[in-house]
Amino acid sequence: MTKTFARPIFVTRPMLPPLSEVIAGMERIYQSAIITNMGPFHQELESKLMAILGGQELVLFNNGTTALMAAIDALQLPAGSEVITTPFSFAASTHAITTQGLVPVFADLEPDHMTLDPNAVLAKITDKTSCILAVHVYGFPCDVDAFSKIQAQHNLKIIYDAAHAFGTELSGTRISAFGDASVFSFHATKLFNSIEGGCVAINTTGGGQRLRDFRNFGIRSEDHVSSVGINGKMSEIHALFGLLNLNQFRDEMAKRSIVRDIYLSELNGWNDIVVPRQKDGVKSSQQYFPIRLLRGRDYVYTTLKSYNVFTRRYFHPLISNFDCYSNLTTAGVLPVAERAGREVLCLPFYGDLADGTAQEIARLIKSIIAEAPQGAL
Ligand code: T4K
Repeated sequence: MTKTFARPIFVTRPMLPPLSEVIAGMERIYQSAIITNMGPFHQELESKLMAILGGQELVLFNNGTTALMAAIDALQLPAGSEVITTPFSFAASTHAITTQGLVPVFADLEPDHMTLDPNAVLAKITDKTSCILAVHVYGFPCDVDAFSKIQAQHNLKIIYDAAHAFGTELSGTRISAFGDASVFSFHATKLFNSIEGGCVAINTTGGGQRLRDFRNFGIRSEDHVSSVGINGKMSEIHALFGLLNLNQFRDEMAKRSIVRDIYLSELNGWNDIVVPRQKDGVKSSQQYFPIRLLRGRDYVYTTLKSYNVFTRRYFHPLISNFDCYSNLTTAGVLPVAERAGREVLCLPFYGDLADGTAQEIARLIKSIIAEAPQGAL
């Protein structure tokens, strides 16, 4: 059996810029004393991200959750209307709907990629529905063509939560080209991070102005406050980290692609393990490496901890089972999502694991399954 890893191995390890570059950037911040409120680093990061991610306009935020709330605000959906969404995501996807005064309605998933199932969404549309909030979970793109058709037929808005989809392309088209708005997260656990951060790439006319208003309390000038807003501004220090990490995220993606290949060659087709694969023509964001364990997921998850390997059960529990949503009459029956929540395990996934560690982890998982006591799986 594999020996215990000397140091804990977590599901991710944040990309950090070279300290010397951080110090040089901090010296500039100290000289100017501009430390927040859309300063020069903020502006530079926003325009560089627009060049990478696209959208008709792109607006930077202090985190992905604020960016989601701002995207919902920008589409000016009727108060109290229903937003059809996935139960299989991080809490923020649904909390953003609720905190904006709208009602989440959960629909079930496609079995292969665990994204929202367009047919399940169709079945949940009522005259109260105003929007679909779909998540490109793990960077697997939603069925954007089907959702475009539904949008046209039912006159709905579409927001894509693209927190896991930085750099994802579909047949050469950037993921932000689809829907009314796409929301990205730059949290420490994301491939590209600014420690905390996020943005909205928006495709509706006037949407950018509404996002900028929301980000800064609705303040347009010293004499003019246009609308209700909050503080969604990214600080100069966070923007500096983002700018420096832009210099190295492509290298990290390339290293993660090697780790992916190692895991695939070790695990694909092995007993009780299913590795979800990208559809043809998708350029991956290399954000997560989820596997599905058809039996004994929690046994494997717990046993790995005793070897100092800390995988994550993203996304268990389902959002529809949270205390604050489980009593919604719209929570419904979600068998595909329930099964995904029982089976998925996100493996440690970052570039440094290409040094042989990924192979050791994959072999450890296989041996844990092979040597499990009877009844444990
Ligand atoms: N939509 C979706 C689909 C999302 O997944 C998220 C965030 C959002 C929206 C909202 O975006 P933000 O508002 O967060 O920008 C993490 C993240 O906090 C969260 O950003 C992320 N999704 C979610 C999937 O994962 P936890 O509770 O798993 O984080 P934590 O602290 O347990 O970190 C995981 C592991 O990463 C740790 O065991 C160790 C390692 N780590 C973590 C941090 C923070 C480090 O090595 N260094 C660090 O600084 O939520």
